[in-house]
Amino acid sequence: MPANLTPQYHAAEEAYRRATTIEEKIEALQEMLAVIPKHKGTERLQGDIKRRISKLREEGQKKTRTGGYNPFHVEKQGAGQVVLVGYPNTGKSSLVAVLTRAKVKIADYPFTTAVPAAGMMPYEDILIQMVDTPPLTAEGMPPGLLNTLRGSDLLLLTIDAGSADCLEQLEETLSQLLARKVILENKSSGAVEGATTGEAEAHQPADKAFGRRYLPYLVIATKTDHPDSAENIKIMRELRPDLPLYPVSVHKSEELEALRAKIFEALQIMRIFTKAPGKPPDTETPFVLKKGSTVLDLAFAIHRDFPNRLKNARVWGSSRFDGQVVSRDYVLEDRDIVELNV
Ligand SMILES: Nc1nc2c(ncn2[C@@H]2O[C@H](COP(=O)(O)OP(=O)(O)OP(=O)(O)O)[C@@H](O)[C@H]2O)c(=O)[nH]1
Ligand SMILES: [Mg+2]
Repeated sequence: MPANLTPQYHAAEEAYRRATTIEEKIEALQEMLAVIPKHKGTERLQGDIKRRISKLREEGQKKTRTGGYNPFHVEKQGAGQVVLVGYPNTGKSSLVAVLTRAKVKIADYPFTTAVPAAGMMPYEDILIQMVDTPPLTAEGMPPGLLNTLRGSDLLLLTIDAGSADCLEQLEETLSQLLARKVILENKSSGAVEGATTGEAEAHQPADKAFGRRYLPYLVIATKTDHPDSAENIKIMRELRPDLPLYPVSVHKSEELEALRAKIFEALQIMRIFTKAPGKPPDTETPFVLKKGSTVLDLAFAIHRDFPNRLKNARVWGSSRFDGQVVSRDYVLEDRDIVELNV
């Protein structure tokens, strides 16, 4: 690694690491190439960047050639993408309909949903994307569903708590996702440090398999207005105390509100408001960042050149006093207000 790479180069490299689409990756690599110091010591690196650009271009072209419309690819929107997955008739579409305003088909017969459909769920000052999917069964998953699941930020495993099959639904759904390495069996990670409810929290897998992430998930026991649901939930909790199981009925607004909050918490994100010097903060549209993000991450989220120009930042909220000047590696907290000075 040549020693004299500039902050501009590091900024572009960071943008490359964060890029999620081929277009974004190419753009960041081109920026890396533009700002890299041109001398003998960086020749190999320049060659490597050029190779990566041409490989990505090829990939992009292949995609458009073979591509066309793929209904199982759901473009991400909002503060996070949450995908519901489960047996037929477990109430996936009903939940998406009641939490968002998406017009999805709901019926009391199985296999009502044939392709994924998305809607936006309001939660306080942000919108979270909820994706309804066609069901899986003991015979497996519809082709394409696995990709929808893998691309998401959080899974909701729906189990019909009013059904005599609920245990089978639970075990089968879990085992299919485990077998495909979408989620991770990690019983010990059930309780998150500092949790006071005594309930298992969303599994937040730290592990990665071959560059692929394991997804966090919540188990949603649906139809709690059904007379058998209380007993079924009790049994599921006894048998699987390690699981983050949350009961909900589309007819109970307090359970739906609790679920919205749980989804936000499980996404492990935070909202940061920005303000210009001497002006009031923009409290309408927060930046959404992963929990644990720093002032520098915020600067990147605003513009990838921003970190280079950043002189200092002031924070209202988590800091010891209002308007405290903090360093670029200061770890922000949900609902902090930040003034970035260039
Ligand atoms: N009583 C009650 N019924 C519900 C609830 N949620 C869903 N249902 C009913 O359960 C049936 C199936 O609901 P859907 O939302 O279509 O289920 P789904 O999981 O999307 O089904 P597929 O698309 O076939 O996978 C419908 O008759 C719904 O009205 C609930 O909370 N309480
Ligand atoms: Mg459905």
